[in-house]
Amino acid sequence: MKKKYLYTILFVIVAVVAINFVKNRYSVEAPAPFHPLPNERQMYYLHAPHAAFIHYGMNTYTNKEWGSGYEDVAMFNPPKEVNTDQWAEVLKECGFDRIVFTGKHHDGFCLWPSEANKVNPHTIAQSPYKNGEGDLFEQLSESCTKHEIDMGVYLSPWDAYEEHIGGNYTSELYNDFYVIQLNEVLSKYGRYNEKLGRREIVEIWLDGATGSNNPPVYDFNRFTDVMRQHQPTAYIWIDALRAFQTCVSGDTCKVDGAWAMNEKGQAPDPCWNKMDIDGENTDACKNKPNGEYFFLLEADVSIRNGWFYGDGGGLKSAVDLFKERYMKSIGRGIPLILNIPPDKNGEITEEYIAVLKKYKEYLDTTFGINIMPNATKASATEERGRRFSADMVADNDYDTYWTMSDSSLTGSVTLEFGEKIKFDIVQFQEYIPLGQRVETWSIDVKTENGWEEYATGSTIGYKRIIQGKLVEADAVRLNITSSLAVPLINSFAIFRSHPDLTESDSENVQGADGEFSLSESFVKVKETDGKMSVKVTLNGGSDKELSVYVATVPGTGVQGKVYQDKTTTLTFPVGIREQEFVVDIINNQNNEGDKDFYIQLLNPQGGDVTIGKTSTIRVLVEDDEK
Ligand code: FUL
Repeated sequence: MKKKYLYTILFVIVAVVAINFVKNRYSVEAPAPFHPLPNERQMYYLHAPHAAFIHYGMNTYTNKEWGSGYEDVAMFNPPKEVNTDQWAEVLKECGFDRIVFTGKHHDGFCLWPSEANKVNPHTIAQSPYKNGEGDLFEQLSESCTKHEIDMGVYLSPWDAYEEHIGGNYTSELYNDFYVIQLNEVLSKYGRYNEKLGRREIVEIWLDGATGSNNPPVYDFNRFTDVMRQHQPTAYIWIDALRAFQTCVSGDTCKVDGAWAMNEKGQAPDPCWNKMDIDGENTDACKNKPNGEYFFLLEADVSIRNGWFYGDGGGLKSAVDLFKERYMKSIGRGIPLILNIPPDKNGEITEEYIAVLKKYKEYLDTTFGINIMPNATKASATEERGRRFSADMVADNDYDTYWTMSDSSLTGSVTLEFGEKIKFDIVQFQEYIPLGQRVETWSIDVKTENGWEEYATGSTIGYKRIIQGKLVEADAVRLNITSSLAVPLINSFAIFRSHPDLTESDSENVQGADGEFSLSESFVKVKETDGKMSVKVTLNGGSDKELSVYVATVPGTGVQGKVYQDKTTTLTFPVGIREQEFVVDIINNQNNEGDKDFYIQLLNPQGGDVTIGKTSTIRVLVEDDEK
């Protein structure tokens, strides 16, 4: 009797422990979503965030960045077939997920045989290319299908040709005209998607530039409805202020992406993909921790100075692409769209391909090699049950994450390697399908001197990648130091960068023949100043003629609106140590707030000459209308 009684008690204890174990492991509730939330299209782009832009068209042949619309169609006359196969092949090979192509830039020349303007057409069908039988959207659709790379389109709403000559430029007429163009492009072209059984356009990019002072009132709600009708899965990008016109609530805007407020291919830091509209000023649509609408910022930049091929100069280096663009866009949690303009032959040049291949090599050798031992152990200051344990940061499953109880807004997760590892890159991800939450974080590493702070920063978002000094450590710790709601961390890892990218003491050592530098790194000018200048100096002694390439680079201010684009090679004959670089400042009539742009030194030539620490100057242009 006594024995039976004991067995019963034992059974009850085992049952309670087992039930609790199962409950703890499987049935702890996930934290509630923290709105606004990203939609499927935004998540898809975040998972495949490496996009290529192709700027090619009339401007390629006129050496202009913005055409006027007055260009003669006969000027679009590539010497041979435009090699869209090469674009798709090279870009796929170099690791890009999609190609977004400028089918119509601001000048209005259409690279497909558009019939939207029947009276005064201005398209490839009127040009000498393939005797009027050409269609670059068709060609690119075939090439993207063949080389298995996604396709997107850039269709400029601003259309200088229609404004001056075409005749469709009242708001109503122009909107009708533009809708015909959208219908043409979105119903016919794209990479063939077998699952959908149709051609698919994955991104639609509507630039916000309007050269005219009196542009039509674009009907973005109507435009986005047409887009969704043909391409429900397409990610739609429109610059910030216009994007808001399509929002019903925080989670339901028709537009998915908005401008990152610069054209440098860099996310703001901190980077919140949440925005609020604040009056009529686009720049007031800053990303905010508590912004009501989820817009994915997208970082755009050109591989050269200028979006079209032009003289081809000002080519960025692979190191620049990795450190300044990739790490400051994808490494701050947003997609990067890198522009690679084909030349006058309709091809990406060998010189550009060499840079892209090197860049790909940097990415593969840095992020493609797992340096964390299999025995790595994860632990945390607190766990919300087994299902949300620290192990989830290292299990390679996107949808599992480490988290804590709802009231915990700070906490740490640690990886112990069991041996000393050399690394200089730390990567961590927030599980943003349930909302972006983390405000500030720090990283510690455990070296032979014990725990040391390695980095601190704000916001994580989809992914945060930071590069610091090369360290040797046997553990790394991520501390969430403030968060808007309980943080959800779904991955945490370390990497070692390619040797060309690793910070070393030999950086910025002056070459035997000298070093080029700018005289200052920041200057303020007034919109009414007309011009600004900066001195380029050569330090060190040389008996050779040396030269350096100097170029303007857009910031929040774009060329043609805030300043005149300029690129030049400054030559320093023997004995000359200083030259001036002058840029024209545009006095526009818009109340647009202060804007900035940059001047950069690149490509020193003629001897063993380097570029010093002050290689870039930020020019802030103060708006006189504000
Ligand atoms: C800008 C345009 O004005 C440029 O020409 C380029 O297309 C770039 C991507 O967007 O604002």
